[in-house]
Amino acid sequence: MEPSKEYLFEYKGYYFSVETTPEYVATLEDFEIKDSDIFLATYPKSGTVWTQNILSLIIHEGHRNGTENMETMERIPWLEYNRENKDYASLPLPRVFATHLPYYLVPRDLRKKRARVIYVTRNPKDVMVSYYHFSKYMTTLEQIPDFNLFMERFLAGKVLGSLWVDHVAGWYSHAEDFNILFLTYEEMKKDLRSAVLKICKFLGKKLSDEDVDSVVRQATFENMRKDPRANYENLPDDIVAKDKGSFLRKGTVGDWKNIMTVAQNERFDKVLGDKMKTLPIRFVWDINDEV
Ligand code: PPS
Repeated sequence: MEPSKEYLFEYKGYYFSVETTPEYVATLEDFEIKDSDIFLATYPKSGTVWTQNILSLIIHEGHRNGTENMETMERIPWLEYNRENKDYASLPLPRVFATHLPYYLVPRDLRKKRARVIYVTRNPKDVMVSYYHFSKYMTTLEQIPDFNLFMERFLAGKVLGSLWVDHVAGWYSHAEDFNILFLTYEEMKKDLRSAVLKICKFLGKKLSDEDVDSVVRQATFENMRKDPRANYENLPDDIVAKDKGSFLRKGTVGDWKNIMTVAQNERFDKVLGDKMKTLPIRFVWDINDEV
């Protein structure tokens, strides 16, 4: 049941990939933030890459009109994986960082309501199914081919990101400490334009109607899938198994119904159901449900 040390390590009750180190993660509490910074925080597989791309499209005209071509990893680095010891001081402002950190491990100054945080959640059954497929694609994640076993790992929080419900409950229950916008994957899926406008408002960014249209058009699943930057297609072969999937896999609400059995669904609800009821989120399990 325990995750392999070859892939994960635990730091202050949270599982990280061995792509980073406890020493580096420990430095992040003192990470120097700028007031204009934006931190995109998620539990894995909740819509991070999608929101990264939306932020790039909103903030950078050159990204929006295709006059420049910057890799997503360069544009919006992952806070907890500073592979090449990059100096972030040279990033164009506002800087944007993506992170899967729980609320209690982020840079301390964020708690002073400095900078902005966008936190995206997704219904946890789709998160789990997306994660299961993703672990075949990412060579840095432990592959667990048996879905039932993967589900038990997920429900026990023995995966990168630890317990889904702790991550989400932690961020929601500490919302008042942060300058934070909460979004759901399902609301983005149902009405992308409204979600884009919500983000613009939070960032204090005014775009023309045509520019908003352009952001929405380029942020659809179909168009992002065709864009090698948005689909992280240039990741090195030692990180991803390109013949086994892609970052943008299916992009739907309710894919869990295609893989989970009735018994697995009942088990999932038994383990997480009560805790989920305490969250201030109305979960959407099917694309036809109201958001
Ligand atoms: S990661 O690895 O944690 O950063 O993954 P993350 O980006 O959070 O989540 C990946 C899932 O988001 C889907 N995705 C999208 N859905 C709809 N529209 C757009 N534009 C989009 N972009 C990414 C992606 O397909 C993964 O979900 P699944 O269900 O696996 O398809």
